[in-house]
Amino acid sequence: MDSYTPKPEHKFTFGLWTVGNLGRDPFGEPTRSRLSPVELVRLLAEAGAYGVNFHDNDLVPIDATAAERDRIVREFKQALADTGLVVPMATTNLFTDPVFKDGAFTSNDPAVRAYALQKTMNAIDLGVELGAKVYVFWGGREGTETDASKNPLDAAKWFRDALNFLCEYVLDNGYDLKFALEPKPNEPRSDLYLPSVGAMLGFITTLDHPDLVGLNPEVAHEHMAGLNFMHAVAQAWDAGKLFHIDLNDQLFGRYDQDLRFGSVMLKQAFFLVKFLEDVGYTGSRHFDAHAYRSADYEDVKEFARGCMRTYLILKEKAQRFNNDAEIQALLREITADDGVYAFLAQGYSRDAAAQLRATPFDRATLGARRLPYERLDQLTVELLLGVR
Ligand code: DIG
Ligand code: MN
Ligand code: MN
Repeated sequence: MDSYTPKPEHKFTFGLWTVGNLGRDPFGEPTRSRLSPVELVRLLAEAGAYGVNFHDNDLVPIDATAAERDRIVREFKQALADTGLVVPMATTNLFTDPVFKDGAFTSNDPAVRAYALQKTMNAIDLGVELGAKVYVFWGGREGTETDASKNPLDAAKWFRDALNFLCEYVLDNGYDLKFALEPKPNEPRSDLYLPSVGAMLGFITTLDHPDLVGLNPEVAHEHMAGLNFMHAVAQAWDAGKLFHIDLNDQLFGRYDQDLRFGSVMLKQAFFLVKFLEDVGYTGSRHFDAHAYRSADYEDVKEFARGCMRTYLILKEKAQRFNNDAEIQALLREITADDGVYAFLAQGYSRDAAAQLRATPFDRATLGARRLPYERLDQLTVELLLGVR
């Protein structure tokens, strides 16, 4: 035990599909044997996780009978009781079965769209039964290879209709549940609709119950698009829409790597953790990641521990940043405000506009102002490298 040992208060969660990843990839067969949901719960408990999440079919196979479903759920509940793990989030697998080959909610086939709705209603019931308060929608098949196949306006309408229907389902059943949409730019479709946090935020405003719908941003997915993930998270937070978050790591411009948190873009991970801790984010820290294909289950456990330890180490680095006298002095210098322009703080008025119009500005002096960002960033790097 050290100060980087995970505790329930840290709210670290993993999906069954993460530590249960079998090591299959597009070019290779599984390298790990399948563990049951109960075995995965025990593995996560040993690693120190707070909670476990699942897609409906991670827990209950798509062709399970009602009796098999009940047995599986009963045994899973017992494992949760034995370990103390909770289920903060659930979601639907609307991407594995071939029926979804052209999408689920945005399939051209109305029968598939209807089946996706039915499957999601049942999956919501399962998630609520196990205690989930957040329900994620990742549209892994909601996209195209050829835009000859679908009008994006039809796709948007069908997706909107599905979410409106499901929001009404949640309200009608009195479920304490909110929806978190998870964007991704591509993969497994050539282009996915609603590819980024920004696109999703715009889409949410078109829904009937926008208050019930927020974001589940994922590091890897914004990185795939070459975007600054912390900026995306800040925009979701600013909109009151950061309902959940998928933590992992990812090199820019590659396929979805879902790497161990903080294992690649360490500086980006630091600024993300600093943001989440500075604003007091209280949601799950969900690691939607998986171990290398080369890992056995002992190394899978190390993967899970690594995700949580790196988060806690970066959390301590963020505290050191906030308490570093030299860094904070530089930030005070950079953000100094003598109050001369406070007359603009209340927004527009004719007086403010008149006073502004009469205000002289010396561009040369303003442009010559000192901004010690090299010093500031070097101090940040040295803090991350452990020499301050
Ligand atoms: C992949 O990034 C997606 C699916 O694993 C799941 O629907 C969602 C849950 O976090 N993330
Ligand atoms: Mn991913
Ligand atoms: Mn994800």
